[in-house]
Formats: sequence, C-alpha cells, structure tokens
Amino acid sequence: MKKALITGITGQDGSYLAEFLLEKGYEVHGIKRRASLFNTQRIDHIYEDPHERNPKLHLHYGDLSDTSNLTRIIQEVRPDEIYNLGAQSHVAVSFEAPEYTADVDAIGALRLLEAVRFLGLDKTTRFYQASTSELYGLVQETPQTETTPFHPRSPYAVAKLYSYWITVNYREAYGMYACNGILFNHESPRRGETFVTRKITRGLTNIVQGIEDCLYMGNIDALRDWGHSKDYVRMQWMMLQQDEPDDFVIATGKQYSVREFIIWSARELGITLRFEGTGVNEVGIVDTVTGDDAPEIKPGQVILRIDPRYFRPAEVETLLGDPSKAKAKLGWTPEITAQEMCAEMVADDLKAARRYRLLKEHGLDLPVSTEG
Ligand code: NDP
Ligand code: GDR
Repeated sequence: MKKALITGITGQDGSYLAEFLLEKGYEVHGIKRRASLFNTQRIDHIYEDPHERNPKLHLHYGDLSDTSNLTRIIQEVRPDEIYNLGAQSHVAVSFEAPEYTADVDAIGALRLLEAVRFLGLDKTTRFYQASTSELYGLVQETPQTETTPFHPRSPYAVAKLYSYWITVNYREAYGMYACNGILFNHESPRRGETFVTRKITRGLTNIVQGIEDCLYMGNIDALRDWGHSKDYVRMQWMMLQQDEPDDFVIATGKQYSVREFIIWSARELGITLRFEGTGVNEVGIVDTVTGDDAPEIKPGQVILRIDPRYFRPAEVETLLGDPSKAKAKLGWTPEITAQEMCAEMVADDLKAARRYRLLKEHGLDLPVSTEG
C-alpha cells in the first residue's frame, strides 16, 4: 500500500486529494495546524477514529514553519509521495503578512525537500509542489505555457517563485523526483470564502435570502482561467506517476472576467443584472427577477458596489493557461466547465443560506461574516 503525506490537507485541494488517494487505496497522512477552533470541516466526512482497526487516514499536528516537526513526521511516515499544498494562499493577505507568507510558502517547501534529503529518502520519496499561475503576474505572453517567463506581482507570488525554483533545484542537484504543477485558479463549493468566486456565490445567495444587502467587490474586470479543484487534484497525482519528473501547466485554456462570473451566478438565481457607472462608482442593479430563488429581490435594487479596499497594491489583470503539454504527455483534460462549476457552487451556497435563514426565523441569531 502506497503512503502519501499531504501538507494543507484541511484546505480545498487537500480535502479533494485526500478523498482521491483514499479511493486509490493509499494510506493518507495529513498535516493539520493546531487552531483554537475545529479546522477540519472539509475532511470530517473521511475522518476515521484512530481507535478503529487499520485506519487509512492519519492526521499529524504540524506547521510548515517548523523544521523539526516536519522532519519528524516524514521520518515516522516515510511517505512514497509528498504533496506540498500547505500555504498562506491568499494573494491580497500576502501584502499584509509578507514575511509570514515567505516563511511558509517559500521556506516551507525547502524544509520538506531538505528533510527528505537529510533522511536519505531522496531516491524513494516523490515530491509535488503546488506552484501557481501567479508566477506569471505581469504576463509576458498569452496563453502562458511552461516556458513563459515569470514576473510575480505579490509577496505570495514571489514566495511561490522560490518554492518553484527550489523544487527544480533539488531535482537537478540531487536527482530527486520533484515536480511543479503550475496550476491556474481552481474553485469548488469547498473554496475558501474570501476568494473571489466563493465570495460571489456566497454573497449573492445570502442577498437573495435576505441575510446580506450588498456585495462589495474589487477589480471585477480581472480575467482568470477557472477550473474545478476535483479535476486539478487528479492531475497532481498523475504528475507523480510518470517515469521522469517534470513541470506542467494545469489550466482549462478558457478565460472569463470576474464580472462574467457575477453575471452567471446571478442568472443561476433567476436574476439579470445591469451595471451602471464607472470605476469605483460602478454599481450592479437588478434588472429582472424570475423563479422562486430570490424572494427578497426587486428590480431596481442595487446589490453590488465597488469597494477600493479590495483593490490590490499590484494586480494580476489577466491569466490564461495553455494545458497542451499536460494533455499530450499525461492525457489530462479538465472535465468540468467554469459555468458548471459556478452552478454547483451557487446551488451549494443557496442550500446553506436557506438553512441559515430558517434557523434565524426560529430565533437563532447567528453572526454572518462578510469579509472578502
Ligand atoms: P487553501 O487556502 O484552501 O488551503 C491551504 C492549506 O494550507 C490549509 O490546509 C491551511 O491550513 C494550510 N496551511 C496554511 N498555513 C500553513 C502553515 N503555516 N503550516 C501548515 N499548513 C498551513 O488553498 P487551496 O487548497 O486552494 O490551494 C492549495 C495549494 O495550491 C496552496 O499552496 C495554494 O497556494 C496553491 N494554489 C492554489 C490555487 C487555487 O486556485 N486554489 C492555484 C494555484 C496554486 P488551515 O486549514 O489550518 O488554514
Ligand atoms: P487569485 O484569486 O488572487 O487569482 O489567487 P482571487 O479569487 O482572490 O482573485 C481573483 C481576481 O479577482 C479579483 N477580485 C477580487 N478578489 C477577491 N478575493 N475579493 C474581491 O472582492 C475581489 N474583487 C475582484 C482579484 O483582484 C483578482 O484579480 C488564487 C489563489 O488561490 C492563489 O493561491 C492561487 O495561486 C491563484 O489563485 C492561482
């Protein structure tokens, strides 16, 4: 039975990857951070009581900033494959916490690679690094491929530039099986609430259920290549099953604006929107409402405004990936379109918003966070 170690198992990708590997018969080990509240919601459904016989999922307390902790876990587990998905993964937050982001996202990868080498596992343990389309930043060519030059535009992207190159370096210097997946944005109902797609689907479903009044957004003209996390974790595993290690762009090859994602989400809820005004004065106004999903909404209502606090000090305006190499060498193609993913996310958030509304109607006054 193969053993995998996943950093970031409690995150969006970590949870889908853990499910995927368990289905493939792996023994899965994950590193979770100590927190004052439970932080395992995304993996609770696959959690196994350690008192059961032969559990297949094991969780270890740890942190990518802690060398001795990582080394000890790798020594104990002796994994066949390590998936380094753990990160301070929010681009805007990295401007607020640049040093922490560098420690975890850049040096964290080095700590894992060095632990593998130090423990003499460099010829047996395979390593996957969660690299990112943010490396392209101020894009030098479109679409972006494995050979497009990088120009990172945030402390997050600069930290990920280090982890990209240290992964390549350990491959070249020590012959390690170490790969970078250069993944473009990917989402799902498990996406963190402060990333733009989830902020939109959660915000609009809350508005139609009367829980919030308005969605406050940043640069809605940003262009992204959005795929589904489930499709992308499959590719992470495929990259570690080849004869030779290599780096791959993982993308859909299709690009849409944040504005388009807002329009699709509203349409899923039976609302057509029109945008009026420009720049920070632009607003999204309800044009028509059909169906029963939006009982609180009337034509003419303003449900979206621009808030400059969501603008970034340096923005990545446009990203579009070319996944030809992944298709040609690994036979990988994404199966879920951005529109299908949007519909799934809206349906899931609508269920949660209805449940919240019902609880509120029965006297349970729960707080709602609108941070984004
Ligand atoms: P999430 O933010 O959902 O998950 C990040 C995970 O990392 C969480 O489990 C989090 O733990 C953990 N983590 C954060 N800080 C530390 C730390 N100091 N030590 C150990 N673990 C830590 O990210 P995604 O699942 O969306 O992304 C997975 C990886 O892929 C990340 O590295 C991200 O940068 C990268 N990536 C993501 C893309 C995307 O579009 N989703 C695209 C390209 C790359 P906790 O739950 O406790 O917060
Ligand atoms: P990104 O994702 O920065 O691409 O990083 P995010 O969803 O945060 O932003 C995408 C684009 O939307 C614009 N935007 C807003 N973003 C947020 N979060 N909130 C807003 O209100 C808002 N309004 C407009 C942003 O400016 C940006 O242009 C994600 C993360 O998962 C990274 O970890 C990963 O490496 C990259 O995708 C690929």
